[in-house]
Amino acid sequence: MLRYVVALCLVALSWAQDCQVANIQVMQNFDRTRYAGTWYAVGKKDPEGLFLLDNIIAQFTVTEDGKMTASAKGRVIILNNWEMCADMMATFEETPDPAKFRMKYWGAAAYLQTGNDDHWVIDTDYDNYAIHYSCRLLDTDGTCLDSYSFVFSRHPTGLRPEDQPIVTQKKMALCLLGKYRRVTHNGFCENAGSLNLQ
Ligand code: DAO
Repeated sequence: MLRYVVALCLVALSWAQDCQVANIQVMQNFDRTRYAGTWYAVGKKDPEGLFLLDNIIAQFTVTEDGKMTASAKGRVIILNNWEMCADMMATFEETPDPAKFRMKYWGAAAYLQTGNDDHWVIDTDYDNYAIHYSCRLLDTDGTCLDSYSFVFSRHPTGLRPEDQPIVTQKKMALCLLGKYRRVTHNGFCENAGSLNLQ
């Protein structure tokens, strides 16, 4: 009986939930200087045709002119079966909301993915965790048809237990609870350099 009540509550909650991309709350007073530095992706909700698999480490920088840039590495499989460490670069175009950027990204090698995506910082405490979100394709009803999201940690070992409830609550607010996978770190990109031909 309890199982049915819980299931019913979850269904009711999902009906009541606002999954409109336009209504997603992002980080208030986002401070890119405090955000700079190394972030380890520890969770990821993949988009259609996923690219970065695991060992994803991003390094955000604020340049002298105040602009945010990033470099990132991660294990990818390209050309059907070629496993390598992708070396990626990104620049961020500002929007009126300081936590919402347009991210232009490209690879160090021409055969890596290039793109231009939204890059929204949903929440961060700057020192431990951050939640990113990008909607690539909006549905006609205003919800997202193709999104991806990273859960970042300053610690390669993962999130601190005290940060987990906050992150879970944000995943729910993004209507993505249950859609994330764990991103492992086994040193693939650190040990092998950027052209890992295994
Ligand atoms: O992995 O499936 C995917 C999509 C992610 C593509 C974005 C790669 C850009 C790398 C720079 C990121 C800084 C967070």
